[in-house]
Amino acid sequence: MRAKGLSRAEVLARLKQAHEKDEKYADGKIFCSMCTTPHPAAKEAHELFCDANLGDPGLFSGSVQLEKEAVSSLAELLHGKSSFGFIVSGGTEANLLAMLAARNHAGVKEPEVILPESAHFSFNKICSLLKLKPVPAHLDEAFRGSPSHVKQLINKNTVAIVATAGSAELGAVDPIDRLSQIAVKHGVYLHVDAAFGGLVLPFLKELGYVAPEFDFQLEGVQSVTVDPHKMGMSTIPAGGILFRDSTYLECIKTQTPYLTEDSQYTFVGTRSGASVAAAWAVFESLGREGFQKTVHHCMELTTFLSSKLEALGFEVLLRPTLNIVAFRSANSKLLTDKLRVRGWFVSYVPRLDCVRIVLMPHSTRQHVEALLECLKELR
Ligand code: 0PR
Repeated sequence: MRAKGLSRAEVLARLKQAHEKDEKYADGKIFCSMCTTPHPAAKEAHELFCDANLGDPGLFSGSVQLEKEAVSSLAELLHGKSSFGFIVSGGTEANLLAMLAARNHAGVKEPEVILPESAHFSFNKICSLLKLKPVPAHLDEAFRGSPSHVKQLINKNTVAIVATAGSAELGAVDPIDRLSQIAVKHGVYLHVDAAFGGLVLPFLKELGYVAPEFDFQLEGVQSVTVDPHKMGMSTIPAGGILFRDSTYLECIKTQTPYLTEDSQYTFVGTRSGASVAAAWAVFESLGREGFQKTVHHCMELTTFLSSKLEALGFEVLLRPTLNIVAFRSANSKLLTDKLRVRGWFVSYVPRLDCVRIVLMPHSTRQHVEALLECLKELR
């Protein structure tokens, strides 16, 4: 650290220099991200609450109230009549809390979790941390977890089945209705990772698209991850975890004897009130109507891109359910690298040997057309 501090102007100039090196969503070149430009209300809320710590809730009753309201907005959207939940640091922490609840609730000696291959890599970290044995389940031809294989894998050590509503690689939604039936029949905890899809699927349905069931309407679903910092257009970090009811809260509780409250339920201790305020501000500013408009925008781009890619001769892997397009060329890895050289950011998914493009709210028709022009040259 320097001996003497810089002036405010010097600090700001240095910050601007660094910021200039960051890619900007608004430039329209980022097609590999599940995050986006935050809604203006989220930015303002974040600044206003930047010193609020929900790890010590007795000091920040206004922030506590906002968290209750934000969680209750999410719960209502996901048909969780008596849901409990928290705004956490992201999908990884949300999934971690769900797995902790499932493991502690089951209380078996050698706990196992059934993870369809569509599950996000955060579960690998979580299994390692919580000493859970990951049991992989196959996918069907549409890249969705196979219910019949999941059923075969259940045994006395199974503490949870994980289902994904919007896989990170393809935006695929597992057949959660059937997984729910299986979970109920075998008395196994079913967690739905809707980190990405949770703020898309409910609006797709309202817009008249085909949208599979994935939430608490399905009897077996015990918890859902849904992230404000993805399609919720909130500031980073903001994840969300909802439990069906208070049954599981005891399983994730930690004593915090000398704080203003004597227990907490999240993994992260000092916890951002700013993230909560930002998520709340987006929900209140947009309402269902605003979210519908955003989702409509992203889906229009998705359909447009997908059909144009096919017309250009690329193999589109599946008809998109969400705002993600996956496609192959003769050499998808090389194509991704060449796009990168031209300034475009798309993802190469090695497991499926395909290119992944996420159509987020920051993308426009012009951005997609420019990308297609480039793809036409490189194909
Ligand atoms: N579950 C699903 C279905 C996800 O897609 C993700 C992240 C997670 C859990 C974990 O969430 P956190 O990263 O919030 O802990 N999915 C993105 C991905 O892996 C994360 C991301 C976002 C990556 C923006 C890059 C990026 O620029 O693709």
